[in-house]
Amino acid sequence: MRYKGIIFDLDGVICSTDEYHYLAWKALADRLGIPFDRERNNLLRGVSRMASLEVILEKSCTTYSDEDKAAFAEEKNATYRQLLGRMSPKDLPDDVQNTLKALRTSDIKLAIGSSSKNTPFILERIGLESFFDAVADGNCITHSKPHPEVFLKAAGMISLSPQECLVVEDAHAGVEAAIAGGFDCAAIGDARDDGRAKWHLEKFSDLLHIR
Ligand code: B16
Ligand code: MG
Repeated sequence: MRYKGIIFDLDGVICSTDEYHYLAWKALADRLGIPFDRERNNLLRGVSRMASLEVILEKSCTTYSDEDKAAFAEEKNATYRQLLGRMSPKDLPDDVQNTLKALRTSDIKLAIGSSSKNTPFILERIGLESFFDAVADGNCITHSKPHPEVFLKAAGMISLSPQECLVVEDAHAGVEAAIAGGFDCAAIGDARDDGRAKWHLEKFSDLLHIR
């Protein structure tokens, strides 16, 4: 592999918490009488919590104060964390687990670059809390994807330049962030056909074929 480091997005790449995000936002939207469905939920992939809330409130007839919004985000997060509590190492797909194990036998540095402030909790639930060389997440950034900050932080933590790292992403906002930061990107899942990505992965283990 030509890269000295790989920076993985978390949600949608390492594991899937989409359904939990959807259920938690849906509970809030229903309570507020705002239309929200799975298609709109797709717009929230890789987007920060507050930016996601703004997307949901676009469909509301009411104007809410910043205080209301902070309370809504808190409410959604409480529901979401309760749902995350159901996760276990079984939620780490076999293909991901085997590929990570294989990569760990090389000297490639492995890091997380996620927008989520719940990253430490999710990693703990799926049994990967001490697996990665570095974790950059929503708790250590001021600009969310599509800003490249989280990937630049991750690269800095493993002492590599963007040109030496590959970013793996499932969200268009994340692919944009990687390119903006000067990284090559491998796109998977929802963003797989994103033309800005250098590599297009059908499955996670396709990473092992990148030379
Ligand atoms: P939180 P990623 C992102 O994680 C999710 O894709 C996105 O749906 C979520 O809004 C964002 O994290 C913030 O999450 O509310 O847990 O801080 O894909 O960047 O790993
Ligand atoms: Mg993602």
